[in-house]
Amino acid sequence: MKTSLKLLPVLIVVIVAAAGFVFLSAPSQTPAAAPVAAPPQQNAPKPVATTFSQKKSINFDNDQLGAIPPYLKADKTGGGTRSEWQVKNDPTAPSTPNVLAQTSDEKVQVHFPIAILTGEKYKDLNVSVSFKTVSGTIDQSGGIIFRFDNAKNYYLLRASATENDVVLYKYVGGTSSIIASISMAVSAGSWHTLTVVAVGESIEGYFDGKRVIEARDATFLIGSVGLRTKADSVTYFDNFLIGY
Ligand SMILES: [Ca+2]
Repeated sequence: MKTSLKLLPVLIVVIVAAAGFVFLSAPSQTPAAAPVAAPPQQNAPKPVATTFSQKKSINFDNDQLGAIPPYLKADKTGGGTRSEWQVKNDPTAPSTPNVLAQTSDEKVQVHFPIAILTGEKYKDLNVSVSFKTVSGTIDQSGGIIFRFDNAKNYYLLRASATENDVVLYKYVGGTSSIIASISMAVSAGSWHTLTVVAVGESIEGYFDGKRVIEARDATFLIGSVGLRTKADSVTYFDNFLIGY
């Protein structure tokens, strides 16, 4: 009995120490908060101005008139022979005085004039351009090329005033396929804005600031950017902006 009484303080110390050990060895992080339900998506448009730390802004306003700017390279696919890009004055330009014009009006159905921004390849990016169709009987359209590897392998987001739709295509080995599309009014002869936001496999397309395309595709994850027209579409472009 005496022994037990002597041991009592020791026992208390052991118990307190053990309790302390349990307390101290508990995870130091704060208890996990109860799961919060994610807000409903409801296809709410995300902001177009997805933040990227670096920006490139091309407004053509200080480029030589009548020539393709030296930082662009003309290319083409399809059956036609011409891909003609030149800087022109346009008093209606979103940034005055100049635009970049694709002036070939070759009446070949499957023909795609291309202008590629040289020297840069982008993975995740936000790229936008303003465009205005000027003429064309087969087609009147404007498009952004992105993750371009070569003239036969790239993505394209384009809006057509002839077909009244916005379409996200991929070209693989020169063969096109539609990833996503939406029918909507695209007026000829007036300025519109196209935007692509591509992050990993996620690709979003915006028309006049409204998200109209949402898709996933992992065929191309890096490449150049550029502009494209089709067939006999004479199209003006301005404010070619890249965030990356
Ligand atoms: Ca301009």
